[in-house]
Amino acid sequence: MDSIFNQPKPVVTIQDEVKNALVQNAAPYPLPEGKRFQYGTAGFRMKADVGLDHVVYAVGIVAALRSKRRNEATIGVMITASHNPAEDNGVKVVDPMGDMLEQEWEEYATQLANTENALFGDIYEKLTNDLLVDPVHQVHTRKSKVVFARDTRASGPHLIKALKASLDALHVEYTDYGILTTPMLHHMVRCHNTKNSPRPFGEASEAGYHKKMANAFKKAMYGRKIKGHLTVDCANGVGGPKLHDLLKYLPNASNDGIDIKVVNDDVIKPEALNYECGADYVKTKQRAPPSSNAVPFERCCSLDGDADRIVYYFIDDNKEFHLLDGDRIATLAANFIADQARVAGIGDKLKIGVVQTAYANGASTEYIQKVMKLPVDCTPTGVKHLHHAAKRFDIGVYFEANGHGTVLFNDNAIDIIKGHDPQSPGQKHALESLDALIDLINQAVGDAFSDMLLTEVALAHRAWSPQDWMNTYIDLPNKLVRVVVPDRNVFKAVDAERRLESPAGAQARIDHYVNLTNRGRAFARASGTEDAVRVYAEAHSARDAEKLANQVAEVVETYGMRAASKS
Ligand code: 16G
Ligand code: MG
Repeated sequence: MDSIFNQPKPVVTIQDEVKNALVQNAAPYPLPEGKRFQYGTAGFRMKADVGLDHVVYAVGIVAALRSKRRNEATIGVMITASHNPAEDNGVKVVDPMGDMLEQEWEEYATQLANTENALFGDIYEKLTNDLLVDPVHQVHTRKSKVVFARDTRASGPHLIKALKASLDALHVEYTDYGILTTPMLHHMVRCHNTKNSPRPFGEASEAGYHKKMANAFKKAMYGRKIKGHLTVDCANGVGGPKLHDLLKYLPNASNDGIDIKVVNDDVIKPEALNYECGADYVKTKQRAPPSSNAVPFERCCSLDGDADRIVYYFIDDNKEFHLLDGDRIATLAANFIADQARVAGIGDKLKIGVVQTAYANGASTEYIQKVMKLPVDCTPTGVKHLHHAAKRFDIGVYFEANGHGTVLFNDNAIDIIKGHDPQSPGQKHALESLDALIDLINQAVGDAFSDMLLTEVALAHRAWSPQDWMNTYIDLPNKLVRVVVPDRNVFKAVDAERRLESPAGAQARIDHYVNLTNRGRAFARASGTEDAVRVYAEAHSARDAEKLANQVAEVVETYGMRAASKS
C-alpha cells in the first residue's frame, strides 16, 4: 500500500501580492546594521529605539505562521520589558493554551528578526514550506488569528504599529487589546482557543478576566476574614490601572473582603516605571521600596512591571525587612492545597508536587520534602521549564524564588475535585475551596494578581499573620553575585543548572569550596538575559554564604579568562 508519507512534498508558492506587501510594509522598520537579535528566556528584550520595531514586525510574521501551524488557533503577542528600565521594551509570543512559545520556534523567531526587509517575502515562503507543508498537513486557506497587547511604556504604540504592519501584509485576523498585564493577555489567548472545548477557560475580555477572578476569590474565602490591610506596590507599571479595575469587582473591607492600599501606580511619569520599586527591586535589594511606607507587621507585596511576578514582605518593629518570596508562596500554596485535598478525602487520589529551580532556598526544599512530605522537582531557570515540569503532577505548584509562578491542575485533578461526593460538611467545604482555586489561579501563566489573591486566601484560612508564615521554616543565608566574563557561553550547566559541565575542571573547584562549607551549596550559570554569569551560594551563616559566593565567583573569573586566552 502506498503510504501518504511516501508522497512527494508539495511546494507552496506565496502570491507576489503578499510577498511584496511584506517587503513594503517593513520599510519604516529597517534592520539596524551590526545588530544581532535573539529570542531569549523572555522573548526579545532591549532598548526600544535600536531596531526593536524591526524585531516586532518580524514577530508578527512568526505569530501568523504559528497560528497556521496550530490550525489557525489564536496566538498572542505581548509588548513589554517587564522589570527592565522605562527606555527598554520587548516582545514575546504566546502559544494557544496561554503558555510560552514552543522552544523549537524560538529559533525561527530569531531567524526572522535578523532578516533584511528585502528578504521578508522570501523567508516567509521558505518557512511556510519548511514548517507548514507536508503531505498530511496542507497549508490552510483560513486566516491566521492573533491577539496582542502592550504595557504602559511610551514606546508601546510605535511597536504596535510595526506589529500591525506585518499582520496586515499577511491578512491576519487580529484583536488589539490595548493595554494589559502580561498574564491578562495569556488569559485572553487561552479563552479564545478553549471557547468550544469541554473546558472553556472563560470570557476573552477584561471584564471576563476580572469577574472570573473576583467570583473565585469570594468562593475560596468561604466567609473567612482577612486581618489588616495589604499594601500593593505596582512598580508604576500596568499592574496599577489594572489592579484598580480588579478592585471594582472584589469585595472590599467593609464587605467582608480585602482591604488593599495601592502604591506606585503612577503610569503618567514614564521614568517612574520600576524605579526604586517593584518585585525585582525588592527581591534583589532585599528592602521595601522607600515609597511604600510599610507599617510594622502589615502585609506588603510588590508586582513587577508587567504584573506576572510577585513577592510579599513585611517590616518588624525594629524596621527590619523580611522577604516572603516565591519559595514562600510555593510552600504556602502547596501546603494549603494539600491540606484541603486531605480534608476533602481526595488526598490519596492526587499526585501533588512542587517545582523549583536551583535558586530555591535549600531550607524551603527541605521543608517541602521533610515536613510537607511532597515531592520536589528542580528545573533550569525560566518559566517555560517549570511550567512544563509542573504538568507531570495532578496538581503542580511551581515558583521561582523571584516570584514567577502558578499552580496547574490537570484534567484528572479537576475531575476528582468536581466529581467527588462529599461525606461531611467539612469535606464539602474543602472541595468547594479547591474548586474555587481552579478558577482563582491563572493556570495559563504566573499572574501577580491571581498569586496575590491565592496567598490572601491561604493566609485567611490559616488565620496567619505574615510572621506566622515566615516562621514555617528559617531560610539559609544566601548570596548572589554577578560575574562579567569575556564569553559567558563557555559556561555550560547541566543537572538543572546545578553543575557546570564546562569549562573542564571548574565544577571540581566549586565542589572543593562547597565541601569546606557548613551546609554549603553553590552553583554558577550563564544568565539568559544579560551578558554575565550568575553565582548563587548558601550556607549556615551569612558570613560563610558570602565567602562561598566570592570563592565560586573567583573560580568563574579564572576559568572564564582561561577559556578566553585559549580561543
Ligand atoms: C526571565 C524569565 C524568568 C527568569 C529570568 C532569569 C520568563 C517569563 N522570565 O526573566 O523566569 O527567572 O529570566 O534571568 O521566563 P537570568 O537568566 O538573567 O538569570
Ligand atoms: Mg514580568
